[in-house]
Amino acid sequence: MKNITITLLALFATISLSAAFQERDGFVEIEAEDFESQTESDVRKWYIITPGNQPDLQDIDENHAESASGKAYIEILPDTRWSHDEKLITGENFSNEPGIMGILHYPVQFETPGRYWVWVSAFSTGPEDNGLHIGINGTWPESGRRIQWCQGKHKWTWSSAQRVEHHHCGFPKTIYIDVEEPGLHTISLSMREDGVEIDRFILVNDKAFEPEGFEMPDLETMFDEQISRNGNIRLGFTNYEIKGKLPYYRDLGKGAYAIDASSEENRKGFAAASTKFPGPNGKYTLRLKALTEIDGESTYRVILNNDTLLMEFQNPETKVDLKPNNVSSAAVELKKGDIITVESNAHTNGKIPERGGTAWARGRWQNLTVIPVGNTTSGH
Ligand SMILES: [Ca+2]
Ligand SMILES: [Ca+2]
Ligand SMILES: [Ca+2]
Ligand SMILES: [Ca+2]
Repeated sequence: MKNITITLLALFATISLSAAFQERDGFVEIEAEDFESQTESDVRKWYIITPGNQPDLQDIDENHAESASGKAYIEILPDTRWSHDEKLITGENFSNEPGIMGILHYPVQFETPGRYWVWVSAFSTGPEDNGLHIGINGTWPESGRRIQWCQGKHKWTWSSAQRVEHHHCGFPKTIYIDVEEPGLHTISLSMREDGVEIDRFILVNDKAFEPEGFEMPDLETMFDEQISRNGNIRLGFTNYEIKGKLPYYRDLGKGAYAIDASSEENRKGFAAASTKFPGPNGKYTLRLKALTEIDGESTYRVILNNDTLLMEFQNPETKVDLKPNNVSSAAVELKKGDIITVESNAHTNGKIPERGGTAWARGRWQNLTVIPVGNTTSGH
């Protein structure tokens, strides 16, 4: 009996192995339409689309198979939400949680364990067909959630960016999967938005790799732009090396201003960034989004016209690195052209050993939002 079991197991392993995709030299590319199986498909289901062939279900965009790799792609249908005007119904046309609906499985044989960055090629037409999740062996690590496409509408576009609260388009190379050991693993895709179209995806253990045709977005613009939404204004800070103050640098990966605390000079005093209030004149509160850091508790200040302190606070101690700490000022009258300055310092709490000393928090903050008094719309 035992022998038969072993034989059957060996046979099963052989069959699985032959059907599996094969990673070699830290790289595997998979046509999305070559999935092995699909689960949780009663509300939304993935269909294989080929030239002239697609299901008779609600779908506002055209067939894009001619330009797809292998002349085939997958789409999750029906697509009942294609703009902000249709109602978002979690569990029907949207799932911010992975592993709930529309799950595809791809067996992959890995030779090389390690961290794999994920690149997925999608065709997005609108704002509500550009999100997806990826997981491994039935788990959905945070680093595989909310793959987002922003650029490259109306064409097949590669993304490896994770949608994050402070920057919806995300940053390239923030989606990854850790493969703990060699052997057969199941990679799974899971729906975030209906109407998503996927052609193929790549897992690669080289962070420097970029697929052909990928265009690196200009990440600096998110710091520069003034963004108005629902009456709230997120200020852009282009002046962040101010004479007499320590300089900031832009930490693109974290979407934050930060102080280079590796230099001892930058541990003495405050760094500053300033901007001009674009108006309109009125009464506002200012909300600074600081980031907590485990190695120190930085102090933050917001100053009006170089002489009036609008707020000052110190980050709380934290066990969670880079958690947003939103702090608002009292109401203040602002006029167009007023100079608004944000300052912060590097700080060590002496708790995290690093190179013979202790690590320093970098005074990180992401943005400053100006909110009209009486405005109840939170915006972001
Ligand atoms: Ca379509
Ligand atoms: Ca949709
Ligand atoms: Ca679509
Ligand atoms: Ca394909």
